[in-house]
Amino acid sequence: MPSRFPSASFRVFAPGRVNLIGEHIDYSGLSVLPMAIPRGVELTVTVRDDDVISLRNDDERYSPSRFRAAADIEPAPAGGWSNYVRAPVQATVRDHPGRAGWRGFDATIRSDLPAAAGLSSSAAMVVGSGLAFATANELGLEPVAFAELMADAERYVGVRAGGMDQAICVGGTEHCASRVDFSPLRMTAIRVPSRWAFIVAHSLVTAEKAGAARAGYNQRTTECRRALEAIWARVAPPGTADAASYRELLALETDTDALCRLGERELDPVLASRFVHTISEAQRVRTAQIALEHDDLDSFASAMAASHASLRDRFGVSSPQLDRVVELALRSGARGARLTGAGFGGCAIVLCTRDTVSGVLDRMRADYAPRLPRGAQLDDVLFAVTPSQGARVIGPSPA
Ligand code: NG1
Repeated sequence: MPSRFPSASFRVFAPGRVNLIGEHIDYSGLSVLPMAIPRGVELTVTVRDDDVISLRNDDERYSPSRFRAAADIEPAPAGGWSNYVRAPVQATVRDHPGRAGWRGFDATIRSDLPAAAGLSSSAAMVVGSGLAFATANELGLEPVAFAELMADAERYVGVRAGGMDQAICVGGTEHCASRVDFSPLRMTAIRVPSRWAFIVAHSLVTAEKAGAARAGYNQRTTECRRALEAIWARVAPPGTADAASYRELLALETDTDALCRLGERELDPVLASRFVHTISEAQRVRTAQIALEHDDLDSFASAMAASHASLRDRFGVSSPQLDRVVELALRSGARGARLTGAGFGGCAIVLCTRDTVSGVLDRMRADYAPRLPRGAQLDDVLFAVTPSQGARVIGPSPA
């Protein structure tokens, strides 16, 4: 990722993403299957001679913000949008100890991603700003290291997230989904068959990860960890270290049904549900990847259905509105549908064939139109997406 356009002005685009399958397992170190989408965050940047970052958001609800590039940047009050810019700048400065003379920038930021919708607008903001700062300072970027740095950076806003979003935002490939593996981070592009088509459908309920959904999310990361520790203690050979990972557990006990039964027997009901979701979702990612590689739309759709049911029943992150969107999509002729991202509201991803997608969209639009909140546009809550390229410097600013 060369930082091109080190000149005075340039633009950066960072995409949102949908996760096709592998939900709430990235923070357990298990592989996931997202794709970048054409919508995202765009920054129009003018490099400065000093180290000040001055931000303006096109959306008037977000007030301007200004800070200096440093290793310790005072956060804006919790929930402040500029934290998603402060975070990557601070992480980048810390990653280059001893370097002085940082150059800041003036940036105008605009986004066509619905916020708090499970489409990773936060990672798009973090990665886009991180790329802008790196470009302004002519830093060479290696994609995997950059994605890892941006994932660490986003933890500055207080969510113990897994790293999927930053990885796909940096490493997305046009026409492809990516299998993302962790520790070490790796991305493998898998071509999406040209007859497959996708729709994003918003539940019309937001899930503020800087707000209420954060506690629910962080609680699940802790529960998954506790479940792992309890099961590891039962299956690991005597004398093995405690610090196990789900990957090590799955390597030790390859019979996933047996593992799920053990979890149900040994753990309290909440931890058992989280555990069985995690183990079974990891298995579904494997099945779905094979289905994608073999253009087997039916198997992929079945995996999506099972994933949604597990997130609803075992993981408790769906909502009546999300369940309704999934049912509406299937009733409208889609082949598969499931919630995407963290849940607690937000969006569903809908799988169709290319020749039926416009009919499905029309039928879903007819259902949405009378329920649309005041001021909302139908195209912002219901739209087709294609697998797209990751973050990039797209050129000098228009004059
Ligand atoms: P979203 O939907 O963007 O809040 C979150 C996490 C991911 C992953 C998913 C659930 C962040 C930035 N991202 O995504 O890492 O854990 O939930 O699969 O918190």
